[in-house]
Parts: sequence; C-alpha cells; structure tokens
Amino acid sequence: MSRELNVLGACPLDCPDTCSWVVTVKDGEAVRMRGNRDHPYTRGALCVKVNRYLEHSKAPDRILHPMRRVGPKGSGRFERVSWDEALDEIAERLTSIVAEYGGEAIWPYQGTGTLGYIQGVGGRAGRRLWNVLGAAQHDMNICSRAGNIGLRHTNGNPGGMDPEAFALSRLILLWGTNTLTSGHHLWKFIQDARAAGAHVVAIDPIRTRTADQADEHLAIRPGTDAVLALALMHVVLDEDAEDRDFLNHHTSGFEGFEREIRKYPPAVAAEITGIAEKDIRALGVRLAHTRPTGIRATMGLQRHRGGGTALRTIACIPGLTGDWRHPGGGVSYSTTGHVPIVPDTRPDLLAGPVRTLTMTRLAEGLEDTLAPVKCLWVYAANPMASTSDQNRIRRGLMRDDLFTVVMEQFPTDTVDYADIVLPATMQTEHTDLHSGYGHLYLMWNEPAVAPPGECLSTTETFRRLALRLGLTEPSLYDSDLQLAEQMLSGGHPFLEGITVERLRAEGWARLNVPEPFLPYAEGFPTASGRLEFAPEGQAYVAPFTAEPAGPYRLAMITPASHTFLNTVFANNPELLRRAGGPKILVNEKDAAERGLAGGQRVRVFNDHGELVAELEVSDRVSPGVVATNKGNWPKLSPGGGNVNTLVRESDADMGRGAVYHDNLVEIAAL
Ligand SMILES: Nc1nc2c(c(=O)[nH]1)N[C@H]1C(S)=C(S)[C@@H](COP(=O)(O)OP(=O)(O)OC[C@H]3O[C@@H](n4cnc5c(=O)[nH]c(N)nc54)[C@H](O)[C@@H]3O)O[C@H]1N2
Ligand SMILES: Nc1nc2c(c(=O)[nH]1)N[C@H]1C(S)=C(S)[C@@H](COP(=O)(O)OP(=O)(O)OC[C@H]3O[C@@H](n4cnc5c(=O)[nH]c(N)nc54)[C@H](O)[C@@H]3O)O[C@H]1N2
Ligand code: SF4
Ligand SMILES: [Mo]
Repeated sequence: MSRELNVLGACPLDCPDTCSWVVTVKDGEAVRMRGNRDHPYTRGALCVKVNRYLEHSKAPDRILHPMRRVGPKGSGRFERVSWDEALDEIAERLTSIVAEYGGEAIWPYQGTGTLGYIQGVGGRAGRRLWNVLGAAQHDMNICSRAGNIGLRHTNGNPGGMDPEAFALSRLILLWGTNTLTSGHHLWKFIQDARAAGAHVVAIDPIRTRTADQADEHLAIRPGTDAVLALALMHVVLDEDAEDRDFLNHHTSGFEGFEREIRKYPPAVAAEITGIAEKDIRALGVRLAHTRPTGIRATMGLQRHRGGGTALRTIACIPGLTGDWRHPGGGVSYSTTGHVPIVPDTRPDLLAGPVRTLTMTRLAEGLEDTLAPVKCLWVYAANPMASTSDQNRIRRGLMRDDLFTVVMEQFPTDTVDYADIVLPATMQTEHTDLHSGYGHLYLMWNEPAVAPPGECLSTTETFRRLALRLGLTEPSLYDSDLQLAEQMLSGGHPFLEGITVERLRAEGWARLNVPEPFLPYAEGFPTASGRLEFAPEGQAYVAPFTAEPAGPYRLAMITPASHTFLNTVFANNPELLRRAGGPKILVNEKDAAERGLAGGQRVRVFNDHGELVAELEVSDRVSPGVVATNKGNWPKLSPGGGNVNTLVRESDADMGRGAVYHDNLVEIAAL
C-alpha cells in the first residue's frame, strides 16, 4: 500500500531567508513541496522561484550521468561515460598536473549554488581534498565581502540586528535592498512595524517593487550612499539629537568623524546624491527623533567601487543615534556574522602555504602565464554567466591546455566548456545543514528521495575521487552526518543544545542568542570594544560611474531578478516566460536623446562587451541611470551574452568585491 511521508528540508539557495520546507513523498517520489508553517521566520511561504523546485528537479534537461566532451570547447557536445571512466580520467589528469605544475595549478572554483555546510560553500565542501592535493585557495568574495569588511571596521562583526526585530522599529530604512524580491519574508516584520505606525523609506536608484510599497522612495545616484549617510548625520547633529551618553561610552573616533560629517550638509549632499535637499533634511529630522530606527542595508549597495566604505559609514548612524540600545534599532546586513559554525577549511591538511585565487578575478586568473591554472574545478557555480568580464572568461575557458571539470545539475554555459561533467544532486536528494543570512535559525535538510540517474552529492563525489586518487587521509572519508556533528561541536554558547539529532527531528533550531537579542549590548567586538567611527577622509569613496569614461554616459545597475536566483531557474520555461527576456530600463529623457522607443531591441555596450535587450522606457530609473537584471543564461539570451559582458573585472574598495552595479554603458538601436 502506498503511503505519504513528509520530510523536512531547507532551501539551499543563496537567499537570506533559507526557508523551511516540507516535501511529501509518495512511492519514493517527491509529489509536493510547501513552506513549513511552523517556522517562525519563513512561516509557510516559499517564493515564485522555489514553488517550482520539484518541477525543476525533474526537468528534462537535468544532467543525470557523467559526460566527457566530444566537440570543441564551448560546443556543449558530450558523450555519456560511466563514473568509473570519469573518475579514472580525472585522477590521471590531476595526478599529472600536480606532478608537473604543483597542486596550486588546480583552482577549486566553488560558487553559491548551495549555501549548505555539508554540500556547499557554507562549510567549504571539498576543501579537505583540495588541501591534501595542495590546490590553490579560492577566495569566495563574489557576493558580500566588501560590505562585510566595511561593517567589521565599524562594528567588529557584520552580524547586526536580528531581522525579526524590524517589527519593533519605528523608522525603517530599506537601503540598497529589494526586500520583496531578494528575501521577501522580512516583509511581514516590516508590516508589523507599519501596523504600529512605522515609516518605511526605500533608498534605491531604482523604484523597485519594494520602493513602490514603501512610504517614501529616495532615488539616490548609484554609489553615493555614504554621502547621504553623512548628510543625515549632519541633520541629527543640527537637531542636537545625538545620543551623547552612547557616544561617550560605546564609540571611538567621533572627533575625526564629526569633521567628516560637517563636510556634508544636505545642500552639498544633494549635489552628489541627486536627492533634493529638502528630502534629505526631512529624513534627517525623522531619523533624529525616531527611536528605534532599523536600517536594512544588504549587498546591492556594496557592488560599487566604494561599497565597503558605504556600509562602514552607514553603520556609523546608530553610533550617533544610540539605536543599538533598543530592540528594533541598528543595522542589518547578514546574520552570518552571528553563526558560530566554523567553515571546514582544515588548514592542518595543507603541507605548506598555497596561493589564493580570487573568485571575482576569474578572467585574470585564467590569463596567468607565469603560474598557469591547469585545472579549473567548478562546483555550484556558473561563472560563464555570473562572473565579471564574460568575454574574457570565455576566452580563458577555451584554452586547450586547461582541464575543466564541472559538477552540475543543469547544462549551463559553464558546462559547455567542461572536459568532464559530473551530475550533481539537488536539495531533495542529499543531506545538509544550513543557517540563514537573514535570520537566526539553523536548518536541517533531510534527503526526501533517492538521486535520479547517477547523480551524486558533492561530498560523495569527493569521497569517491579521494579513493580513486588512493588518498589515505582518514577525514576525507567522513560521512555527511559526521561532518554535521563536527560542525556543531564548536562549544559556542549559541550552539548549546543544538545537536544533529534534534535538528533531524525538528527541522530547525533558533541559535541560543540572548532574548531580546541586542548584539552589541555588552560592547562591540572591535579592537577598542567600541563602535569605531570611520576616520576622517575615509568615509566616502566615489563610484567609478562618477568619472566620465569616453563615450559611455549611462550608469548601469544589474540587480537580482524576481524570477531567477542568480542563474538558477533561468532555464525553467515558465520562469523564463514570466521574466520575458532581458530588458533594459531607461528613463524617457535618455531614450529620447538617443532616438529610442520602448519595446525596441537595443544594444547596450561599452569597451568590454555588448548586451542585446528590449528597451523599457520607465520612470523607475532617473536620467543617467539604466538597469537590467542578473541571472540570464548567455546561450539562452539574444546575442549570446548576458549583462556580465559589460561588467569589468575591477575591485571594490574592500576585499576585492565585484562592482556589478558600477559600470558605464551606452545604448543604441540594434
Ligand atoms: N529573486 C532573487 N532573490 C535573490 C537573488 C536573485 O538573484 N533573485 N540573489 C540573492 C543573492 S546572491 C544576494 S547576494 C541577495 C542580494 O540582494 P540585494 O541586496 O537586494 O541585492 P541587489 O539585487 O544586487 O540590489 C538590491 C538593490 O540595491 C539597489 N542598488 C544598486 N546600487 C545601489 C546604490 O549605489 N545605492 C543604493 N542605495 N541602492 C543600490 C538595486 O537597484 C537593487 O534594487 O539576494 C538574494 N536573493
Ligand atoms: N551582473 C551581476 N552579476 C552578478 C551579481 C549581480 O548583482 N549582478 N551578483 C553576484 C552574486 S551576489 C552572486 S552570489 C554570484 C553567484 O554566482 P555563482 O556562485 O556562480 O552562482 P550561480 O550563477 O547561481 O550558479 C550556481 C550553479 O550551481 C548549481 N548548483 C546548485 N546547487 C548545486 C549543488 O548542490 N551542487 C552542484 N554541483 N551544483 C549546484 C546551479 O545549477 C547553478 O548552475 O553572482 C554574481 N553575479
Ligand atoms: S529562494 Fe529564498 S524565499 Fe525562495 S524558497 Fe529559497 S530561501 Fe525561501
Ligand atoms: Mo550573492
């Protein structure tokens, strides 16, 4: 007799919400997936994307078997091979590369396809094996690094507020964040705050769907947020509303920072940010007199040359207002800073120091001729679509002497350049442990069904490869449950009582943070133990787009798409249909100056490449600013490239973060 079984899991995708889900299994098949209503943060809803996760896991284009390339690189022509054949070839190539060039010629290019601690980047899955082989380190800086470092300068830890505390805020600044698209579960907490009278302001160059729902939208010029922050603090000082007691007891460096603030009265800031002086002043007055003020500032605003500094300076606001004293006050970026699980990097398995290769600099890395990369091992990443300077990456991946292995679920553009493709499991098919970067819960994902075809999880693939390489290091063979136990055994008080057993039974557990959670009530985890204001002269770094670059005059932003998660789902027919193809939002004035009309196909271009998109004339962007989403697969896009053909490989001010939202382009009729 067939019976239904409900299995608890968690969404693995790179999204702050890490939803709790329930998979219903019947006769060994997953027949339904729904959000888990019992979860205090995600409360039963998934999203337009993941509502299709089961359908996606059974999609006809899913990769089910190992494959070997038979056509030229980039052609996507493969033959099916057995796991034995694939592993034999890989073992032979890796062994000879290590012998001839050293382990550092291997670049384990791990991405954010899953954030899991066991299968994914959370725990740096695979790193044990890479260390035994002496492979290069992979600096995972593509997403949030600049902001993390910026916040660490000010607060010592980028963790910040518990997002649930926004329900208690009375003024909410949604700053460079598109809540209703990028992590919509926060919205319920914002709604609760609103019901109690909170005022919500969206600060974004684009009038996003989130800005539509806010009480007020300030269309800031891209990359100038630090100036707005300084001007708002200027008004707080004008109003004599600073929290002197907090300044005296919990902060350091205010003297120099105050001189910096004085340089940016609202009139000066209006010139730089493009926001009317009266609007800056009005918000400053509101900020001065509204406690608690909660600031949600996520990754969008740090994808700029001055991105790290922007977060650093914004984080100074609650230092002046004393908002950290109150639940509902402070800044929220990524709660990962509070999760005490240490990634499984295992430096003890390295024989000696190895070089570090930078995720945001793939094109440059593949061009290195002095110490060439000989094996690029891509897993849970789609750099042909997601990484800057796409045309140069494509050339790098064409190199005949490069041995490329891609572990994937779907035939992405990156897969097309692989020598060997290994079929990867999806979340319903493997075990994992997660945290959220937008909440304070640990989550368990129990496999619901057997993997289809010959798909293997990341951990199982690496265990089999280690065996094939004849490696004897015992920890390479630890099981998934052993890995989970090790990761939870750090002894940190926030993890007390949270065991694998309990997580498997209950599906999730809140970190044992004090309630209410005032993260900096006992002081800041900085060197001084105080919030450290940015030193004079280090509170603002202007964007690249502030400087004219030849004929290119439009500042382009490329934020998250509502229907895709990075490049995941951008091959799903229904979600592709809803997205309606690449579009470029252009203000009427800019369109008219170029003789362009809405609905027409245009070329968006600069010295790095070209994007073909449909022009959407829109007052959602200001003159001088254009916007198009990330996520499209190049090969499924007109012209064969996506927006990252236009994004150059250049560093943000901190941690070499990518500058996806800080590029100049021009537009012309196709
Ligand atoms: N649906 C969906 N959800 C996602 C993703 C997705 O692809 N699709 N991606 C996930 C990932 S990987 C991440 S890191 C997060 C990112 O989530 P977000 O932090 O929301 O990142 P973005 O979408 O890049 O940018 C957010 C907003 O910042 C604005 N912005 C850009 N430049 C500036 C600026 O200079 N100043 C200000 N004030 N605003 C600016 C953009 O217009 C955009 O509306 O979302 C995750 N969630
Ligand atoms: N223009 C522009 N580009 C951007 C951004 C932007 O704002 N603008 N944002 C950037 C950001 S924030 C990020 S985080 C990066 C993301 O860039 P990447 O880390 O490269 O992520 P994706 O492109 O989504 O590719 C993830 C791949 O992993 C696969 N995958 C998922 N789960 C698994 C698994 O369990 N095992 C294996 N082997 N594979 C799996 C998926 O099928 C997918 O093809 O993109 C960046 N790119
Ligand atoms: S992508 Fe985000 S909102 Fe959607 S199910 Fe996953 S965690 Fe939840
Ligand atoms: Mo990201």
